[in-house]
Amino acid sequence: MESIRNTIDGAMVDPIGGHWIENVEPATGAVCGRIAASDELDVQAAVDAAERAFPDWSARSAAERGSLLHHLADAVEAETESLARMESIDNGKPIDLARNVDIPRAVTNLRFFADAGVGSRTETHVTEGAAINTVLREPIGVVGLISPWNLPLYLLTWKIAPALIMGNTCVAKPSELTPVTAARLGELAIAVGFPPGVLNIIHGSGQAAGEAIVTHPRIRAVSFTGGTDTGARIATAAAPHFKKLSLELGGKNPNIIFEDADLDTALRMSLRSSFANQGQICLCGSRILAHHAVYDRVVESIVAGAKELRIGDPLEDTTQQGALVSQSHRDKVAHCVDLARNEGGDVLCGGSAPGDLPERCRGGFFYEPTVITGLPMDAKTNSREIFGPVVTITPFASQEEAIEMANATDYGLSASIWTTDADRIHAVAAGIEAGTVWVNCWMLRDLRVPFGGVKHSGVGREGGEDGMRFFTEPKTICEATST
Ligand code: TXE
Repeated sequence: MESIRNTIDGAMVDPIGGHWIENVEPATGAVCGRIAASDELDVQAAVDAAERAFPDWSARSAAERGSLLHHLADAVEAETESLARMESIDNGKPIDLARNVDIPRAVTNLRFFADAGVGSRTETHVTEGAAINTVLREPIGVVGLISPWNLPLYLLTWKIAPALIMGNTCVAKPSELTPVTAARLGELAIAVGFPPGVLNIIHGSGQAAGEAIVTHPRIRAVSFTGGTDTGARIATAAAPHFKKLSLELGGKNPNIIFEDADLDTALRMSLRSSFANQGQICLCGSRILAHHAVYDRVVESIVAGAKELRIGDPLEDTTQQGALVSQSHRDKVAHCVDLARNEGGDVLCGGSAPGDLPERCRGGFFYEPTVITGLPMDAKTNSREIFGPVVTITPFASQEEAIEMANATDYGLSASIWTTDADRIHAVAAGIEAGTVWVNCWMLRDLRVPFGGVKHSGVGREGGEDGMRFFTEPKTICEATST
């Protein structure tokens, strides 16, 4: 049975307390390995190692740090196929998605920040006749990075790369549901020559390992991606320590289709944005809002498309819908659909576990792509994050109503609008409360732009300059020019 060990101080080590958690394969429901159940002792060892590594690492040039990140990217890229297989087994996602999105994006994250971090971020301001102010951006020290299960290696590298390029050392914790590619990343970091202690990866539960990171007095900043409730707990636990926090949380993103949209494209992309990764992406467009002139066609097309998606063994190349990440998450999704029925929603397709799965997958955590109509915006189904293969479709009558409906949740991560009217694009984009508004596209990502949400979708921005700046502290040196 495979054991997922911690990476601490340049070595792969067992948890100090000797405890392990079972790792379950979502597509089969069978135990496929064991994961280090780390606690504050392991976190302490990682912090000690990271502190020892910090002076040398932060003193190196960004180009030197970037070169190691490039070596790590090369090593990940060389193992794309086996890492994609690990991700698919660990998460339940179709291997095709892991091969074409998750692992390539992890490589791109490492390369992007390896290059973007090189070059000075120093600002100078002259106070006329009095002083020259130089603003240095110094690394923070030891930083904590906590990532979720939906895009495991993709989101872990999205945090590790900016933290390291800016000169910090890390204690990272992937989700206990999907730790396998993170453990391999730790081995690869050792193999390509990262100095011991620069990148420490701790496995284990949020309560034991995660909270030990969040509350550790010498971890000065925490970057977290995960659920909104967990984000609130982390913010509360971190507050007495005055830690710097970046929180990338959930979404309930509107996908607004106007009557003048290029409907073929809008419908094709809306199907993708509803069900990609079984709907387990914070950017999924889980609420389709359709102008009443096109509503019937939108419903017909999304229902037909959902029924055609091939559900099956995630390790098959042709599978489009794999398993949900865990039994409890599948139960949560099923509960949300039951709630939608109780709220008066019409479940037009899906709404249960699929019947005809391959033999190997009979014990897996699958759920059919589900389309629900007939619910107002203030229904729980339309306002709470489900994070599964469930989309609602709701008609609107006017641009103003569409904006009002789009904003009728506590979340504000992203939105998509589909229209060919240039005036409308700007008016609607301006009215929507979200960190990103896509116009005639979805999940088109340029890593230079700030990424994150407003309202309950988060605090701060990742990506580009914003992402790197989070991992620094500005220091102003004010030098008098006349006395
Ligand atoms: O994630 P958690 P869960 C949403 C989605 C999902 C819900 C819960 O709605 O149904 O969150 O998912 C660590 N201190 N998203 O419970 O708990 C945990 O170990 C420190 C949205 O699986 O947020 C893991 O590494 N750390 C989302 C990470 O936090 C803690 C992606 C995320 O776990 C902790 C995933 C604690 N007290 C779920 N508790 C997105 N925005 O993409 C947990 N963790």
